[in-house]
Amino acid sequence: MRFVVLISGNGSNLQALIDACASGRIKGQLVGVLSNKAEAYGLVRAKQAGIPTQVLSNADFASREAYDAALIAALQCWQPDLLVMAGFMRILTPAFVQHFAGRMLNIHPSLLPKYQGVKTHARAIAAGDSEHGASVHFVTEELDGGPVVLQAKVPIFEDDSVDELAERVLTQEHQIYPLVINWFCLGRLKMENNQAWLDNHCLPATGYASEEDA
Ligand code: NHR
Ligand code: GAR
Repeated sequence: MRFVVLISGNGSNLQALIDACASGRIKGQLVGVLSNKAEAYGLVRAKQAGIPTQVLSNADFASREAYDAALIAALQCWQPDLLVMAGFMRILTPAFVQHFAGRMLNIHPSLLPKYQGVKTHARAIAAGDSEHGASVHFVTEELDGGPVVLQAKVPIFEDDSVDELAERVLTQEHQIYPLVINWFCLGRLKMENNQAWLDNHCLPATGYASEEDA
């Protein structure tokens, strides 16, 4: 399986995927990295790993529709079986999502369906929650609303800052994202009828759960 990673920023999740490919934990090929921001540090990480990159800046396009059409055209050359969003900060149009239906995953820094959208860590702290986390989900037209595949939970401590909590969540993101992408690459994971299926079992709303390591 060929996959492409979409980024906007630091790319620490991208780095986790690069490392997982190198060590054989992901049995798939990372064939390209695309950023909507020219200054994204993730582009440096990709180049250091010898992975082709493209920058497609949304600022150069008059509408979301025009940007997403250009994005589809730009991705064409890499022929991806899977699109992986890793800190990609642009909302995608229904036309784009339909084009890649069932072939797009995102990692979101909250225990979905809680805290869709942005500033999730600050909102969880402000609400007085005792736990927070990250969710890997299929991307559908509903923003942060596609079926969840896997979640990781972390505690929130009383004196936590947003940065401390974000760092704790990121550490977990780097663990769960490679696992899910490998499931997809092995053909074990699918989206059908707006639900996630692993080994032909329909996953519950909170995603896969096991006492053992997968
Ligand atoms: N697109 C669709 N159709 N469905 C999803 O589930 C998507 C998506 C695009 C991105 C990631 C998501 C996240 O994990 C994601 C999921 C950006 C925004 C946002 O408000 C919201 C959610 C997510 C990503 N973006 C602003 C926009 O106008 C720009 C914000 C900025 O540039 O800083 O696109 O959190
Ligand atoms: C991650 O926490 C990811 O879950 C989040 O941005 C961070 C990217 O970090 N994604 C979103 O908020 C998507 N809207 P990274 O660039 O170091 O991987």
